[in-house]
Amino acid sequence: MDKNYWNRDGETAWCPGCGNFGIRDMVMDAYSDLNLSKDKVIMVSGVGQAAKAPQYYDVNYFNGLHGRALPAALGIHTANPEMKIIVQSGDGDIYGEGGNHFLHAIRRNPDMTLLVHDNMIYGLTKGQAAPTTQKGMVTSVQTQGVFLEPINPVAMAITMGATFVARGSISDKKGTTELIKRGIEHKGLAIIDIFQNCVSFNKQNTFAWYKNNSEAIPVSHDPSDKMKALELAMRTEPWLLGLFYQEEGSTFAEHLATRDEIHPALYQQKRSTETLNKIFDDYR
Ligand SMILES: Cc1ncc(C[n+]2csc(CCOP(=O)(O)OP(=O)(O)O)c2C)c(N)n1
Ligand code: SF4
Repeated sequence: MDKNYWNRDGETAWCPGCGNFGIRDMVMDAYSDLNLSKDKVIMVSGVGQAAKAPQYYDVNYFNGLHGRALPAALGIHTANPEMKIIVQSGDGDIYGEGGNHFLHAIRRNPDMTLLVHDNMIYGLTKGQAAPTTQKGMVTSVQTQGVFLEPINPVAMAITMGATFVARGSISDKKGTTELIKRGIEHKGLAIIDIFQNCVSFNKQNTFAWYKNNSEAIPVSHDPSDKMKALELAMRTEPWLLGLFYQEEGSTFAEHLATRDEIHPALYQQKRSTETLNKIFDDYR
């Protein structure tokens, strides 16, 4: 499929040189390679620079509140489990404001893909520290340097029981596009943390830094080995890129299906126009 099928012509509000462009490209490549159809895909995000991404594809999308991309996506998935749901947002949005939802989405294992643009900073709000900002980094707010330990989302996801955990990078377009494709094909929640450069507010973790400080996971790694996956996820010099862990687990929709035998989901219940009008009237 021609990748331009996904291209929404128009201006973006990203800075020239921002890594968001590269990730947007990888996603369009992945969708085209998988031959996905527009009416089967819905993208969901929160608030932030990365969270604007869904607006720059020709696709159905929903922008939630800051940190609320995952619960909004879960609602959409529950209403229509047939749709391919891709959540695409920033590290602050998913791990900071949305940290609670990140943990509980992992426990539910809904069938969707989560792409986190990890630029280790809050880009939209001009460079405050994010949960992944490296210790010691001086920012517009943390003028004495960040003193908190950063979170390691990949290690965290593995220990929480996520069924697909990977790390990609703006410096590895080919490998990351493959990861996105595998994530979309995974049954359950596929989490892909993607290193992204922010040219305006993170002068430390540049494109070159990501390139020079990361390498591929050894090909001998067996992604069903959870303890080894965790050990590899803890390494930071260099950071490893690729699929750390994958398993088959029961999904959120499968549990709902059991319940549906007694109470069909709302979208499966037939309502007459009269009943619907009455519901609308009650809210007028
Ligand atoms: C509840 C709430 N808190 C704070 C904000 C302000 N805010 C908007 S975007 C943002 C940071 C976004 O950072 P990140 O998710 O890392 O995305 P980036 O802009 O770096 O892509 C913040 C703090 C908000 N909109 N809502
Ligand atoms: S501020 Fe950073 S993340 Fe936002 S568009 Fe500019 S380079 Fe990209």
